[in-house]
Amino acid sequence: MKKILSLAVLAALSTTPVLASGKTLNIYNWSDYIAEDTIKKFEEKTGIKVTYDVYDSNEVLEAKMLAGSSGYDVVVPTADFLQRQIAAGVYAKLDKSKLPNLKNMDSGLMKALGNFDPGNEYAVIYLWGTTGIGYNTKAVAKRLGDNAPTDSWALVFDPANAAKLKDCGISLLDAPTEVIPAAMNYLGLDPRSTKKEDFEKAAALLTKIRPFVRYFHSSQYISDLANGDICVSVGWSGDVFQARDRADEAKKGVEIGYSIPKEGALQWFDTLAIPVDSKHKDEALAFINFVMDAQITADITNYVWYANGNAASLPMVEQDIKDDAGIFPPDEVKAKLWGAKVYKKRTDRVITRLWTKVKTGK
Ligand code: N2P
Repeated sequence: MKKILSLAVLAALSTTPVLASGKTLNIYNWSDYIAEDTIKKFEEKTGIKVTYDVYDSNEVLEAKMLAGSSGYDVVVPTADFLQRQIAAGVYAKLDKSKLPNLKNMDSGLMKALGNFDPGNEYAVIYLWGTTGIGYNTKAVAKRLGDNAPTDSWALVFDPANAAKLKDCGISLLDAPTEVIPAAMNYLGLDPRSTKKEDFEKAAALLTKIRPFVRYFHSSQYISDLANGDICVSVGWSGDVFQARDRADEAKKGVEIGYSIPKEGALQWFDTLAIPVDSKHKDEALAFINFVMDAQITADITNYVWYANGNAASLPMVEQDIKDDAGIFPPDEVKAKLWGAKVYKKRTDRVITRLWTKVKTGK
């Protein structure tokens, strides 16, 4: 009896709240893509115990969703992947009566998401950003001079520049449907083209710079940029800003910049969706509604440096983030952004085959 009592006392004193509801929720999100206290706040508010796993690739998420029985209740597909996955029947329709915070969402952005999910039946916007270039200002200037073309894809895609940056380290996202179209854009081709020849031209260019690329990876570059272990990354906006932030805090003289190349860049939207075979749909809806709270979303944007789809959160988003043209691009920059093309299976196979060739350098 004594032992039982003391355990109860311990539990009461423990800093982790006792989650009395017995309810659970399994979340699968991108790495470095939530505020440090979001999950804790959700658990405290609802009594739902969260298991939280991360990934850094739409292809990885897609494979899990198509295989089914992932065990996840909330996942975060990018809009173009979402569309294909909706068509494959892997998501549940959202019960909007359980999402009162939908009123906080930016109607223009939700309408844009409607191009991928007509009527916004299956998903809400989480965060959005661009795929551009993160770079170490001093390391790049040292190798390419003060007029280094940091405002252009030429910084990485021109083999002469890439060769000079080889020693300080170039990384590319392991995201074929983002990097190949960026190379097409640099070559003056339509980045949304689905012509096989256009993909082949981009792959040929990427194969030329392949000897100068240290690695293909979609999350490692944050700490490597911050520590000065690599100097140029084709990467995601907020991730590069997180690297900049870490570098500033480390005070070792590493300075990181992010550029949306003047030729243009991909603008993507990531969404919250519920797998059709989720066993905790009510908990999943509770989480999605919780995230759509204006303050919770503002906290996330303030922590991960990604723009969001929540209009009501903007007054609570820090001013320097709202003023950052790399996060909330001004209209003249926005005009050069393109939206993702939803690829058919056949096109996808072409891309995957070329990407394998590029990565292995053949
Ligand atoms: C966060 C990854 C951003 C999501 N680490 C890219 N769609």
